Amino acid sequence: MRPANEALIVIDVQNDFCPGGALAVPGGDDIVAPINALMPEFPVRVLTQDWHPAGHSSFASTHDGAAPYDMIDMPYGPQVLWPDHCIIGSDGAAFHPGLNIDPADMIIRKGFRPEIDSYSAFFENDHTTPTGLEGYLKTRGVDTVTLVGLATDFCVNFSAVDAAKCGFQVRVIESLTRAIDLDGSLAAARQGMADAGVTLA
Ligand code: VGL
Ligand code: ZN
Repeated sequence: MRPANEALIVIDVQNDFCPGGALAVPGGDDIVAPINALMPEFPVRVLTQDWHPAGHSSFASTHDGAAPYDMIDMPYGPQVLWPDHCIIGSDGAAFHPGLNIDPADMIIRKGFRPEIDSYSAFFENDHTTPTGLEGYLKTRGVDTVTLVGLATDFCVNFSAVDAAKCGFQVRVIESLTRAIDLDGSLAAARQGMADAGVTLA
């Protein structure tokens, strides 16, 4: 068991991000069994769930004439438009059936505001609206976090960089993540995480 100041954060291991899902990440389901094996090592365990209402502003289908993977300008900055995914209460939004969710102390949902996306487990895409996870971890005495899950270049990346900004020591176990890799997004994410002081293990 790792020391009491360490948390494992498992990002978005949901059906829609696994093969067969609406926004499938190649090999997304490969990481499920090793994540199950890792969870008991950590005294604090958090799972996140991408959780969007139908008609969410990050869905291409919400914008006339837009296609998935187009970029648009939102009031908070540029935003990729995605296929409809992780709709609240749907099977696609459920955790992968092989993921052992019983060890989770906390399940945090994000992306539920129609007008703003939230890749990060800590702040929505305006980089200011908090999810509450920073307070949860700090009040539990956590100062060091390890991240795994989906997708490396979006939700894991944004969560890792925000965790570093919140003052946590941050490690990403890259072998327990899988990437979407849109137009070099994986290379940019790796660089951004390194620049933020995140350790890529
Ligand atoms: C994610 C795109 C849209 C992720 C979530 O979990 O990385 N990516 N919503
Ligand atoms: Zn999403």
